[in-house]
Amino acid sequence: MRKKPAFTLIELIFSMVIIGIAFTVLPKILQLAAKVSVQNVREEAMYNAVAYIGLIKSTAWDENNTVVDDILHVNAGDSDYDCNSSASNPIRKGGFTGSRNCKNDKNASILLGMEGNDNNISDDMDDFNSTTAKNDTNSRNYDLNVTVKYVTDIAENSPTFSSQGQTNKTTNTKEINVTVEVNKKQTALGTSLVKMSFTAQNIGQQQISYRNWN
Ligand SMILES: [Ca+2]
Ligand SMILES: [Ca+2]
Ligand SMILES: [Ca+2]
Repeated sequence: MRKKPAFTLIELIFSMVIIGIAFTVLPKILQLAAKVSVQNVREEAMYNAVAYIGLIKSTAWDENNTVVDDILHVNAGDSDYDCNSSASNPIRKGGFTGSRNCKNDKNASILLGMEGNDNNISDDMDDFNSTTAKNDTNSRNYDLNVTVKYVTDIAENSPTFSSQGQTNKTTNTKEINVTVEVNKKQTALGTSLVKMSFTAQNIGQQQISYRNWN
């Protein structure tokens, strides 16, 4: 009786082709998986930065706006913007009639951070100054940082303003910066993942009677 060979020639050729394809495609699949994981971390970092900006925007412009809805006085802003402006052509003297004016004569806070009465719950935008949030797992490791500073007000009819922070002064403009930085896989992700900024203006505040944080 004729013995059947272990593999026919056709079977051998097919096997070699399949093995060849596997060796060509496998590295590409692995490469793709790595790219997807990098993209996931980027998206997560971006999402966290956007979420923080939403959270910060939902708070009052200043601690004193948690007490009164006034436009606050500042000590180094553009004088035309001051609520009690003595300028010849004040832009918004007295604010709106009835509310969001400056009848309580409150000043914006020089302190950029949490106040003693906050009990570690941020209720105004600059309470988030120096916030650091960390995501530290095997696959993810990045820091989210928030800084808040007073910047020079935009002068009337001027298209730009200086982003230079003001020290021990208050203005009508707070600049909020959210940065997400990477601690692992810097070569794949870059040292800084996300940087987002926005400015918030001293325009008074709608009083929020109840906010559930926890
Ligand atoms: Ca407070
Ligand atoms: Ca506060
Ligand atoms: Ca504060």
